[in-house]
Amino acid sequence: MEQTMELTTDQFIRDFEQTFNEQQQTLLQNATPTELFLALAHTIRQYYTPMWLERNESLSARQEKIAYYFSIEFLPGRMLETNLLNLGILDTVKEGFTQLGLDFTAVKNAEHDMALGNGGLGRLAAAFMDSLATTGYAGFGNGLRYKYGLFKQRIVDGYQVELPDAWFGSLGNVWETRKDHDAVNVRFFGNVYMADAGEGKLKPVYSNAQVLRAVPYDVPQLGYKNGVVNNLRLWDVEIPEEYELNYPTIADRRRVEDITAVLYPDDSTEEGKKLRLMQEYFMTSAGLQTIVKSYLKMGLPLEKIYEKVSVHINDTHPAVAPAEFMRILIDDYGMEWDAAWNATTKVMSYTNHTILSEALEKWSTGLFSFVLPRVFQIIVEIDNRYMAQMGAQGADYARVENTRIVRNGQVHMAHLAIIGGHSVNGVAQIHTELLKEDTLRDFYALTPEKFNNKTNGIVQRRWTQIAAPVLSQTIDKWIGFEWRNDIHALRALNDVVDNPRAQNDFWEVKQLAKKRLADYIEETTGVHVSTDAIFDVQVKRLHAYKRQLLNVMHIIKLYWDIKDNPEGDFTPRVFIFGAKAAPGYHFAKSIIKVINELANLINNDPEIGDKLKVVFLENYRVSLAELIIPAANVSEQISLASKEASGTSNMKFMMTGAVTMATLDGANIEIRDEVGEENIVIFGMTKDEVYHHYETHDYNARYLYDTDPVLHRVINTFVDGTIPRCQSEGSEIFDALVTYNDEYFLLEDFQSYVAAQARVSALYRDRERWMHMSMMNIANSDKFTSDDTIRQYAEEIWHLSLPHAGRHRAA
Ligand code: T68
Repeated sequence: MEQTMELTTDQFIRDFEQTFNEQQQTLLQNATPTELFLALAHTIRQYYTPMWLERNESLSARQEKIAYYFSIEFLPGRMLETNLLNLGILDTVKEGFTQLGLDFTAVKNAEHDMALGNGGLGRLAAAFMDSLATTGYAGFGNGLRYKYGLFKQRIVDGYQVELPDAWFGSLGNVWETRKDHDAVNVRFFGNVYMADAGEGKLKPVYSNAQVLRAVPYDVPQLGYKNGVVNNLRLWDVEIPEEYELNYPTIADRRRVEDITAVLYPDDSTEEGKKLRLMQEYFMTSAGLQTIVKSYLKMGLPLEKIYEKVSVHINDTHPAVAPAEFMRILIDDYGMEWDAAWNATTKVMSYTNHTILSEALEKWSTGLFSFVLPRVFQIIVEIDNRYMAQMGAQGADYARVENTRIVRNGQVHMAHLAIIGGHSVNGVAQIHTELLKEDTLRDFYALTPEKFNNKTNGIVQRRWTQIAAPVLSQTIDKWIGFEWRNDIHALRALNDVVDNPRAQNDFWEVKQLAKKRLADYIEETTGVHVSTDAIFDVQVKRLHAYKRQLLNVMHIIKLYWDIKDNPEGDFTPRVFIFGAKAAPGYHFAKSIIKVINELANLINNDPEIGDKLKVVFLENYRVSLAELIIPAANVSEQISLASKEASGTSNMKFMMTGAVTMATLDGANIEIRDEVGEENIVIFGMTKDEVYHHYETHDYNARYLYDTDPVLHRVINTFVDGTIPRCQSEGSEIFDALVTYNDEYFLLEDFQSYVAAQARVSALYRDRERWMHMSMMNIANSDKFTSDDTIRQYAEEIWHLSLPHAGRHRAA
């Protein structure tokens, strides 16, 4: 049921002016965008605060089951517009600003992205928060309040330079509320031994443990026009007053503050690894402790906690959860092992986000038992009982051995998450299949009932109504407003994909978005790009498996085509990149350097002119994605088949009318199924072909390099001086592709990619055909709403019921 705030423009203006006057002793007209932003955010807080209180009261009064989404990353980006949209007052506020003579866009741009995440995984967690509130489910987030989010990327001389992202700076995070009364203590290090607790029971006694205080900051999550406010709880670390004497110097305090200082500490050193493990345990322990406390307030028996609580483990980072939950139930509340284990496995569930087994976290038993001695004891016990139980069931010994938690001196976190829970899911169909048949095959053989798929989704509201307002109005014009509340109504667009007037409208919408991006490109890079060209975009983290380099190789091929035949008929293209490389990922950084130098070469060659441009936009982040994605004609989703678990930007591009250039990987496959073979451009090996190479070891990159003259020339371009100022990076790339046999099979996919790109050029020239494709993508993108994804999690994994979504206010 739709429920929006009732707010007239006049009322808003009065509220806003009052808040502004209380906060800033100046005239509205003299205020900076930041001052206006702060006043506006505080006005909005006043609007949602009563809803938030009411939501909490009604959830506890009704004793609703709550799911807690534990994630070491949340990447919401900016919150202002989403909050306004979800309250149903975005237009009212914009109108109010116009009447006040203020620039709304400048104010919205004054908000710093909340970037407590690296990429897809963190963004998905944030999307789920929005969708939980929007669908009305009681689903709360649990994470860390990092002082520094993902680094700010600057490009200097073509190189990536990382700067700290002090995102809440001196202004604080306007959306959060500190909840001192929910603070808890978390223990690290020291020695633990078991002492007699009477009645034949043992209790752990700690000596020399470090006790830290976890203080929660709550960030409200507003549902779309339904009056629901859920909670994202982010933990910060403090030194408990009674232990202050233990930290006499500033350096001592710093080491503690480090726990919530940065999103992803450098974990190439032992110190870094220790810090990362401490982060993971800190948020997990603090979250679980408060969950148990608030459950017990209902006066229900602890053994039945699974009836009211679900805990979701987002990737392995919070995977210590089952062991920590056991510790709390047994040590803190005196529960027996079997009852505690029964409750734990019913409470816990886990999502895997990658098949790369090197990315599944493992800790050395030495480090783990040093940092978390008591939890380690519990893990060993879980592991022993698992072995005994599987043995008793007559399970295959090799399988059990492969799946145990403590093995070869390492603690396998994914194994703990799987054994300690009742559900394991992948994030797209192909990914879940790969987990079953490869990465986690022994678990699948032992407990197939735990496995299920939940294809990722996106918050359609952010990518249409907020990022693409003109597109949204054009959709309204052709099919009415219903799609804004029910994305499945978007399918009505299927009826107009061949209507010439509709095609024309959607063409103009894209041109406007391209113009907006072209202006930004000119402003930030000085490069002029023509909106007549195809805007071909690859934006995502820089990683070898995502194959930005394949895109680069195609660009080099086009460069030589034009140089060889300057008068030739050529469909102009602008290639746009955005990508951050992990600070310690040398090869990825070399690719960034080469892209930038190639861009310099091409963009300054008068013979090339507008036929070809290459742009690298620095500091790719959610707010920049909102500018870039709606302006794309072509969406590059070219990972090696089997490697990209799902991808989510692919869905955003689709929904805003880009045509996908795709390998059969991740959710690309499901996009093809929705849009139809003719409306997507597929190329490259299938996952089975890739696996065939792995099995037969028959891949020979040098042979391809030696025998294919086009490839030969393209690859030589990295090392023959054509691209200036990147000799060492160029030879690094050459070696990866030829000397070290091309781990991600770029050479094998090259010809098929080039052919597919030629197809795109031809299709784009046929505007009717192109607009049919583009509109088919928008019209059939509804499957990828995270609202539906979260409904599946809620029903199939967490077993939540819908607490009268949105109606509790009226009740
Ligand atoms: C991504 N994973 C997947 N990981 O790569 C992507 N990893 O295919 C998928 O769509 C997305 O998850 C959502 O399911 C990541 O983003 C990380 O960011 C990450 C962070 C820390 C450690 C390991």
